[in-house]
Amino acid sequence: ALQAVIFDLDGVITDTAEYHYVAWKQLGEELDIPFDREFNEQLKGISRGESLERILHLGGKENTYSAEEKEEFAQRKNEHYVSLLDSLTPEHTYPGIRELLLELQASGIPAVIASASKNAPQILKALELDSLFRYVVHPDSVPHGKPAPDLFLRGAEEVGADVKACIGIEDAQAGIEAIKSAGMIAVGIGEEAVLKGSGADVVLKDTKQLTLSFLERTLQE
Ligand code: B16
Ligand code: MG
Repeated sequence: ALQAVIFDLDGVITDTAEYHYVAWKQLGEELDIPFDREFNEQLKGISRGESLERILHLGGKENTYSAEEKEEFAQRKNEHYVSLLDSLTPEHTYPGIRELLLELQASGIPAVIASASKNAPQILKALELDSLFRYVVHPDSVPHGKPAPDLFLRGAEEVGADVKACIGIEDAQAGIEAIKSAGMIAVGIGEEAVLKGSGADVVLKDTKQLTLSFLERTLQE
């Protein structure tokens, strides 16, 4: 039986993935490194620092700036991102998510957040979902970010769940890889072609069909 559901946050619970894109894109333009949505796929699920490195690499500028300058760039992006979060309300929760969390709570199955974002607690609060999660893994509490399995393994461990009885839900390629290397079933949210390529067991176009019975069936197959 299903022992825990481990959720990514940005792009699964709410559309903050779009805010990340907007904020990075602006920084990219300021640094004269334009990029599109296709490149942005590579930034999803990746930490703030690593995302900046990938953007600088894209522009051939990985050796142009000092550590202090990079720190300032990451901070500038985060300030822009956090200002976009101000408009976040419970209505911004993706369809079906609150209902699924209530179903899980009623069944005593823990819901866990395994997000690469340091802003996760603030986002959950703004969505008024914080009380529905048993545990939120802090990204700095594990040695490796996604695609390493650490965040998902820590999530399962914290609620005493066997990885084989856990389902991870992700919108990012790096996140699907992380779930699979943790030994869990991976449900992808987004484009089938993109996420199946990373090893997703099943892909849904959006969160509407995410119900407890769907997850239980997926685990059994
Ligand atoms: P922050 P997730 C990830 O969250 C985002 O997908 C990624 O784009 C972002 O860079 C990362 O969090 C770090 O976020 O700058 O807020 O610490 O998808 O793992 O929930
Ligand atoms: Mg995500």
